[in-house]
Amino acid sequence: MVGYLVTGGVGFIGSNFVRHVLNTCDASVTVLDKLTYAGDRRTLDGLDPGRCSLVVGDIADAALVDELVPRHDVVVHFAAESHNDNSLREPWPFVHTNLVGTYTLLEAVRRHDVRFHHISTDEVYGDLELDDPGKFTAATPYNPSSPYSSTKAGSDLLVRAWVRSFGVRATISNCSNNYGPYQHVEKFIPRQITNVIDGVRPRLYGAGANVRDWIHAEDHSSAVLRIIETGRIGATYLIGADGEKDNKSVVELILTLMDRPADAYDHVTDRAGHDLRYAIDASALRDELGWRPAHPDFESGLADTIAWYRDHEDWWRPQKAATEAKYAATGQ
Ligand code: NAD
Ligand code: TDX
Repeated sequence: MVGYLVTGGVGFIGSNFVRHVLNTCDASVTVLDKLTYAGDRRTLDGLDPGRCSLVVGDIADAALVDELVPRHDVVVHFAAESHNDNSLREPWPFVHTNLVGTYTLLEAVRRHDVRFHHISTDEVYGDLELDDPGKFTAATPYNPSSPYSSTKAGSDLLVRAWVRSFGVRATISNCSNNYGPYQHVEKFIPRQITNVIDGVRPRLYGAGANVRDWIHAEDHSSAVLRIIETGRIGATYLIGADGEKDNKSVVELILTLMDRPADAYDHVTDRAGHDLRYAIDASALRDELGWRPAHPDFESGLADTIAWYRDHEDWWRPQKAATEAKYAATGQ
């Protein structure tokens, strides 16, 4: 049985990965999570307590991390401050968790020689022009735009340095925008779905021409597991499912799927430094590791996600008012 330590395993993608590993592998999982505003322990409800346990703590707590790491075979590092808009309001927690936290984990896996997988984002590459035929590859130069993406870029570079200088056994993955159940209502898709449920018009930043490359969180999880099991040590893999959509089309699709007029949304103040377009070339992952997404149809994945938010109001409702109050302060 493989023992996983999953940081941020109570958050949106981390909890999806925990369920995926427990459903598909002979494995046990310890989740290390600080339970910030973005972490809700109910996300792990229903999992076998004999195979999954939660330690509440900070990844930057060196003593705690040093005690936990040697008791596991693999560390999978999802924990992060993850929201661009928050990073524009208050950058410090991003430096603490994404940089100091990742450093703390790297020192522990170095000391105890434990396999490490680092979860990162396509945002480290900056953005592409809307009409650029190219996509991000592992050779694209780093050019992050926001406090969030710059701290993620820095964390990737720390991992690479610890691989090269200290022989840490690590891999990195940079994934595009995820959607699916358990995503916090601060993020674009759940914010608009829950606004529509509340009878509030969706909010599109600027003209809504910005493009994101959407992937279902379950496909992110299966790709990460494939990389952990068969990826080359020291390699970086880009994860994506050819899901490019502009934000305006996504809002219109949400409204249509929820039986509202497709134009029943408002344009609001644009995000500062708003990246124009992300697009992932995942051919290395497909060709080298044989990975394929199981949810390539965005419209049906979005319909399922809308149904999940309709059925799980008890999960998201407690976060909704405070999240909207933060947006109201910036006119968004
Ligand atoms: P999330 O905000 O939903 O969850 C983050 C989790 O980390 C929360 O449970 C939180 O409590 C925990 N956490 C935060 N600071 C911590 C600390 N100091 N110590 C321990 N736990 C802490 O984030 P998410 O959307 O699930 O993203 C997970 C990872 O995936 C992040 O590394 C993010 O950069 C990356 N990623 C996200 C996307 C996306 O579309 N959401 C895309 C690509 C990569
Ligand atoms: O109300 C909104 N209106 C709007 O137009 C919100 C919240 C967002 N947007 C736009 C901004 C982006 O162009 O929608 C797009 C998606 O926004 P987010 O959900 O905030 O995601 P993004 O900034 O693209 O970053 C996400 O993908 C990469 C995750 O939050 C990151 O953690 C991940 O690294």
